[in-house]
Amino acid sequence: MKKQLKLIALFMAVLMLFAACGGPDTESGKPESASSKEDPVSEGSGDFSLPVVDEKITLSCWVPLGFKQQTVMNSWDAIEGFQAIEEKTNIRIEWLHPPVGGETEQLNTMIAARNLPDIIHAAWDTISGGPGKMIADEIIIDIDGIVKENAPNLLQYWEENPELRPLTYTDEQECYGMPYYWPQAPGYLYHFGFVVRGDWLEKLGAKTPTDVDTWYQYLTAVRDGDPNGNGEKDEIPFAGKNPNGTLDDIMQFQRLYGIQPNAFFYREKNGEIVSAIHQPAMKEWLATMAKWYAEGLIDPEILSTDRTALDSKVLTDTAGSLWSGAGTGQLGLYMKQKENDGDETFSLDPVPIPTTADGERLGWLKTMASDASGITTANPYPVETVRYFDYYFSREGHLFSQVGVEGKAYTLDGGKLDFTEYCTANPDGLSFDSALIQCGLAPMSFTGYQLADYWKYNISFTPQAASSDEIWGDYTVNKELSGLRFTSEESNRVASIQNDIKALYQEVVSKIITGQMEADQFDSFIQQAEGIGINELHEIYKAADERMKNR
Ligand SMILES: [Ca+2]
Repeated sequence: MKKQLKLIALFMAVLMLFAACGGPDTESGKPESASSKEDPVSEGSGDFSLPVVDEKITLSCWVPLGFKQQTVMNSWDAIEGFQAIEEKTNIRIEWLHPPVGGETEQLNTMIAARNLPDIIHAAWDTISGGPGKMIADEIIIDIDGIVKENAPNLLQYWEENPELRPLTYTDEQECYGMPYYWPQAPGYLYHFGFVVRGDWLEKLGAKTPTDVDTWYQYLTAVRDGDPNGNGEKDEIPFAGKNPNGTLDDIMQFQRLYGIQPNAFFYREKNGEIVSAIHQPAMKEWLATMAKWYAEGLIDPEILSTDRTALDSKVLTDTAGSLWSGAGTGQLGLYMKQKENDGDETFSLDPVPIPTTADGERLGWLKTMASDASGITTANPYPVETVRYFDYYFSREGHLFSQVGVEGKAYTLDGGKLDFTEYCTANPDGLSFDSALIQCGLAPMSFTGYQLADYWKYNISFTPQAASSDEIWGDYTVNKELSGLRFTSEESNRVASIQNDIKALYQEVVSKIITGQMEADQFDSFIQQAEGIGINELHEIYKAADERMKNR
C-alpha cells in the first residue's frame, strides 16, 4: 500500500514536472534538479526524510582512494556501507579516485582546467587561496543557505560541538562543504605523546621523566646503566625520526620550554599571538638539545632516521624513549609485536606532557580543519547533495559510512558497539583496519565524523595505549593556532615567506643541535628571518586571527 502511494506520488510529480518545464531537458542543457518537483525550502526545513530523491540519481565524487584502501581495493564501490547508503538515499556515487601519489597534482589540474565532477572531497586549506578563493573562482559553491534548510543532522551536530562549525566557514561566512571531523570529545584527542621504557625505568631506579631535569636523569641512566643487559653501551636514550626533514620528534621537546612545537606562531596564555623564534626560551631549548646530542642522549642518527629504522631500534631493545602515536599503528604495534615474540618484560609507557619551569603543560586539540566535500558549480543537484551528506550525520548513516551494516564488522547491543572477529581476528589474516575498510570508512577521513568506538578499540589493544588518553590529555594550556584562514593575497605571501624561512630554520636548528654551529648563532638566523619577512608573516597571522574571532 505504502509503495503504491509512493508510485502515485511519483507519477504525479513527473506529470507536474513535464507540465512546468516541458521535460527534464531544459534550456541550460543540465538535467533538472530533482528537487524542483517540490519546493526545496518547505521540503527541507527541519525534517529529514528518506530517500533523498524518488528517482535514482548518480553524483560523481572526486576523493583520494587512501593509503589503507590501496592494498585491498581499487574503488570505494567495494565498501559495503556505501551500498547501504545508496539503497536508503537513492543516490549513487560514482567514485573518481586519482592515482595514488598523484592526488595533489590531479586536484590542481582539475581545478585549473575547470573539469569538475559534482563533488570534490579535499582539505580545502591546503589548496592555494583556500576555500574562499575556490568559491570566488566558482569552483565550489557556498552552501550556507542550503545547509540551514536541508541539513538538520549536521545542524544538530554543530549545536552539540559549537567549536567545530567555524572551521567549515570562511571569514566571509561562506560554508564551503559538508565537513569531516574528529570528535572533540574528552578521551579522544591525544593520539601522540612521549613514551619511555617502563621496565627500564624500574630496573634503573629512575624517576618518571616529567620535566627537563627528570628527562635528563632518565636519559643519562639509560645511556650508562645497560638496561638491555647485553653488556654493551648500545642504548639510544631518545630515539626519533625526522619525517620530511621537519625535525618533528626533536621539536616536541620545545614543550619543555613552553614553546608550541614546530610552529612559527602560537597563542600565549594572555591571548597574544607570538613568534616562536623570537622567544628567549627558544635558545634554552636549542642549548639543551645540543647538550643532550653531544652527550649521546639523542640518537646520533636522528636526522636521517625514518619510521622503519625507528621501529627496528624500538623492537631490538635499544630505544629508551620516543615520541609515539598511541594507536595500533605505532605503540599498539610495538607492544603486540613484542608480545608475539614472547617478550614479557618489554613495556613502552606513556609519560605525562612535560611541565615547564612555569608549571605549564602544553596540550593540543586535534582538528582536521578543512576536510570537506565541496559541491562544485557543475553539480546540478546541490540541495540533494547536501541532504545526501546530511544523512552521514544521522545515527544510521553514521554507522553505515563508518563501519558498514550491522552483523559483519560489528554488532550492537542496545547502544553498545562491539567489533566482530571479522575485524579483530580476521579469518583471511587481514589487519583490523584492512578488514574494517571493506565495510566502512572509520579508519579514513570522509564526510561525517570518526566513530568514537573505532578509536577506543584502537587504543584498547594494550594497557599502555589505553592509558595514553588520560596521561596525554592532562594539560594546563593549549597554545596552538588552528582554523586560521588567509585571503588569497595573504596565502601567496604566507607560502612564499614560510617556505624560505622553514628551510633555513631546519638547517640552522639541525646544525646547532649536532654541534656544527654555536647556539648563539641563532641570533643571525633571526635577523635573516626578519629580512625574509617573518614580521610581515606575524601581522598576517594576527589579522587572520582577528577575522576568525568574528566567524
Ligand atoms: Ca646495552
